Amino acid sequence: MHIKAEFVTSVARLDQLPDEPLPEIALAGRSNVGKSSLINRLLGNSKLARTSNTPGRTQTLNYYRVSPPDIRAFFLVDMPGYGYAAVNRAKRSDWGNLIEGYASSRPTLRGIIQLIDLRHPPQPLDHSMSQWLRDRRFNSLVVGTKADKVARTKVPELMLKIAENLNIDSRDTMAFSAQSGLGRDMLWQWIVDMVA
Ligand SMILES: Nc1nc2c(ncn2[C@@H]2O[C@H](COP(=O)(O)OP(=O)(O)OP(=O)(O)O)[C@@H](O)[C@H]2O)c(=O)[nH]1
Ligand SMILES: [Mg+2]
Repeated sequence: MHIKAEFVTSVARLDQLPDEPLPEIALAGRSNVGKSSLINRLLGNSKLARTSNTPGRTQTLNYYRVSPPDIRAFFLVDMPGYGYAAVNRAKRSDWGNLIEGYASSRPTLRGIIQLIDLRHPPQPLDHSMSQWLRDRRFNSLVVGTKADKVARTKVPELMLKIAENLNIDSRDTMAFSAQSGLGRDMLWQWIVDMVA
């Protein structure tokens, strides 16, 4: 399925956030976890968001306007990845300020999707992000990425482990593969419910 979507803007400072009052859904996760790939697969456009083997590529909030045929338009927001080792402390605190400022000042933000590579247990920064989402009572979902890299039969138990590890309800998790499209329809439905 191809859904009409376009890149809108890259936001490096809070005064650059778009004025258009559309509901929005943001994606968070470690650098290289597959945020941009997920956006491309979800919208059926492999060239929309830049993907890369070089971690830390996305340093800004990247806004995509999604215009489905049947529901109101919304923004998908690709957030800069966290946990990129080569980023210095000043940059890391820029990241924190941008994300914190964004999430706490954006009434149109309807939900945050946290991506975790399902092959590995959540790392300390994944725990921090998960706790942060919980403290702020965001609608949130954990998506286990790169599901094509493990046997299909292993996927449910890996997702359960992630839920247990983060101490979240397993109904707030789902597996995804940008390569095979696994989980795409369920993820789309979650987003539609949040922006409706
Ligand atoms: N096999 C497989 N590879 C994936 C999948 N998702 C992403 N990748 C690969 O993982 C690498 C990183 O993907 P990106 O989508 O650029 O990751 P990102 O989270 O946007 O990274 P940053 O922008 O640096 O934070 C790329 O080489 C992708 O091709 C997936 O579902 N399956
Ligand atoms: Mg990216």
